[in-house]
Amino acid sequence: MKENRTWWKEAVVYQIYPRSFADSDGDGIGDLNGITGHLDYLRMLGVDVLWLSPIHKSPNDDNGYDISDYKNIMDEFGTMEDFDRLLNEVHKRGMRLVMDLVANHTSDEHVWFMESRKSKDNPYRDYYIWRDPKDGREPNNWGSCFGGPAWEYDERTGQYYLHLFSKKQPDLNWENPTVRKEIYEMMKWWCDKGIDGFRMDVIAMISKTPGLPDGPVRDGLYGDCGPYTICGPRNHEYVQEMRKEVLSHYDLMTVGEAGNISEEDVIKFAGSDGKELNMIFQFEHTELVQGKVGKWTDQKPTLPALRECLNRWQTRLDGKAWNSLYLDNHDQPRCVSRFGNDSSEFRVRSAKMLATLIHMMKGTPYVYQGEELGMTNAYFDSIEDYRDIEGLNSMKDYVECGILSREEMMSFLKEMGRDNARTPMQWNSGPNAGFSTGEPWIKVNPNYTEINAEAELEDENSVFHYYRRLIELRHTHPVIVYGKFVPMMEEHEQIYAYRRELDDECLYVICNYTEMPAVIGEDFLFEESDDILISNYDNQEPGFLRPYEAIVCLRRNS
Ligand code: TEU
Repeated sequence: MKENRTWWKEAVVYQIYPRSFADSDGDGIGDLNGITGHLDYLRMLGVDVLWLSPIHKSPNDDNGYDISDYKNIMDEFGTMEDFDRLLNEVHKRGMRLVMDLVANHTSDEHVWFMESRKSKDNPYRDYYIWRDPKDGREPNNWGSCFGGPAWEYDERTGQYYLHLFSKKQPDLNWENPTVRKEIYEMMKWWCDKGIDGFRMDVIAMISKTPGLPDGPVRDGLYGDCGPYTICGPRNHEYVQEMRKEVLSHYDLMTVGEAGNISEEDVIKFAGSDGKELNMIFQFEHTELVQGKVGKWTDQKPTLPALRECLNRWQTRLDGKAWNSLYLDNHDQPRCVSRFGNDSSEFRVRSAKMLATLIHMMKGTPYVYQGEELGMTNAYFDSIEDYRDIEGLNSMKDYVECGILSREEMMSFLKEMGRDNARTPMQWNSGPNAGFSTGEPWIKVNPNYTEINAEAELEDENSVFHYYRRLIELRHTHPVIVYGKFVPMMEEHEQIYAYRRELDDECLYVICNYTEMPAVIGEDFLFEESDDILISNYDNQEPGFLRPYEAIVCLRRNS
């Protein structure tokens, strides 16, 4: 099937976590002017779209994913004038700006919630999900994604409210048409300002199964709310309504975040019929290893597991829906530490190999700040250095209940904690990695003296320049954007390989996923006329790949 061609399929997106990107005023917290000051760096990298994690007013219980005012800027990040200038400067450089839309929940300090909790007959009561106690306890057994129960008792009215995340993130009641209208109106307000799209936070959790039934108990503490909150009965209806009311009136890029959802649902959300969104962030490849409790593990995903998963998403969505491609984001450990090898011997090579593997696939690639430098996990040893509510709550819950030992949990935090992605961007080898003149809100990764943007810009063999070239290739060769994905060597123990086909062109992507040399065998033989588009080694060895070697070559069938 011939793909419909459009700008967001051809784009590469760069995710900015503003709190940790660049601090312009020395308070130790990144800000909007800090971003504006680094736009030329992003232009040089060649990305087309910037996605900003939330910048709205927020008490920062979950670093901005708890919004208290959708139409104002977080105090620490600057003013609306700063935002307008940033947007303008982004557009001036031919890039686009995508905002985070956090609409499953608000902060408990949002005026809607402050009203809602006042009394049962407050006009805002039904903006949120309130229930009577059941047998003197929570209305059901659901656990929150951040530990503890998903319900909080409110003395004033003697009822509980639902919060799938922290208790400072009460869930909005999407069944209430007024809530939906408010959200759509707010979205239009931002679109009218000229933004270019939305990344929609937990968009597959906005419809809850009526009756809110108990969930299966998996971690020995609480019931899993997933079966009754992920892709609930009215989810697609709401998103279609949102498209009709808002999205269809603008030229936007839309990507929905949706963990634990089926292919069928992804195809509905991101289908080429264009009824809902452009694409989805599915989570499966980030959840290949499950620990005793949820994501907490120190085991690394294996090549067969990763390949089976990514290849399946590539082939099953082909022609039906559009993929988003990512290994890193603000919720995940650093990809070079998790999927690659961050030792000084292999960091650069394995970071480039992973980049090749993901950027040559079919879909829209996302680069998370610092990924283009090969930034690594921070591996903080002391719990005092961690900031993330998810990690800190899990430490408390699981260690206090004796489910995990303190040592186990510490090692899981080092491997999997979200703070690994949130340490300050490493700009140079000066104080605080050039992120801030003040004390950063979270410690800088000590390896910044070696790994930083300034050094990488000067070194043409750096991870940065490799990403730049990968992005340039995508902009030059339509086969990378639109070619059909065909898996190769699916049984190989070390090599991840596939090809892309478009008209008379075939692009081969061959990557050694391991630190040992790998024999390619008969499955792929180089031909003299092959055009090597990029590789992380200077030359090729016939028949085998060196540690973490990645090669992309283009063959024209005449
Ligand atoms: O994340 C949704 C989500 O499912 C996370 O709980 C995810 O499973 C977890 O972070 C993995 O460790 C989104 C945002 O990306 C995240 O930063 C927010 O904390 C969360 O929603 C609540 O808004």
